[in-house]
Amino acid sequence: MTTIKIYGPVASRAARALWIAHELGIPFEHVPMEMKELKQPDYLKVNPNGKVPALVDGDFKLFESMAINLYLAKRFNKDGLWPDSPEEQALCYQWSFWGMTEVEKPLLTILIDMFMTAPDKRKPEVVAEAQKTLPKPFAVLNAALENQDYLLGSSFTVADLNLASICSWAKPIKYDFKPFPKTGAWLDRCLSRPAYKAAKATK
Ligand SMILES: N[C@@H](CCC(=O)N[C@@H](CS)C(=O)NCC(=O)O)C(=O)O
Repeated sequence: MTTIKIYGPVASRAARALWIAHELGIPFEHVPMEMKELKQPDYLKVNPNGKVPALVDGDFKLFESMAINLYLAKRFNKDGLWPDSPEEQALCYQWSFWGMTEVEKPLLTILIDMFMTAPDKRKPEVVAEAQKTLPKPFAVLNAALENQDYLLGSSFTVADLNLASICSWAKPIKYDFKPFPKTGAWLDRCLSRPAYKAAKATK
């Protein structure tokens, strides 16, 4: 087996790839990277966008956190993380793309304003707008989880991992899931997994 390399600090979207690597129990090398290294020529050969995460598997290079996780799930599948049927696999793509397009941006907008913006530069109106968009996808998610613990049914798959890794940003901003109890409980269920905790404990 080639050595898998995962680039990016744990305090970045690289946490998603670290999480799945722990779930799969694969040997991998973590290359934490400092933000200032991302635009260096050596790293641009790994990811021409100069962003993290990136994955190297032998001669194969891949960027985009969701693509990395879908690839790893399929390549090293363990415990049904990558489901068998084309329909279930399509649902993994669906929830991953949906998370990126419907959920990630508003959560990130709020997170950046709260934790990465000087108080005098914060924009309450932008945060309010982002807050306004979140109930819609969280209600969709709540309905999908009405009668099941995980997105595809009774077992945890890469669909849960990818979407929960995006939704995990709701935790530091203390998003109130009371109107969406199934969503809140699902997120807690996913984030209580030992592999998530192991990834977050990465130095
Ligand atoms: N859509 C990309 C986003 C990658 C991204 O923006 N990563 C951030 C860290 S979480 C980054 O590298 N920022 C540095 C920069 O933009 O210069 C993914 O999901 O992998």
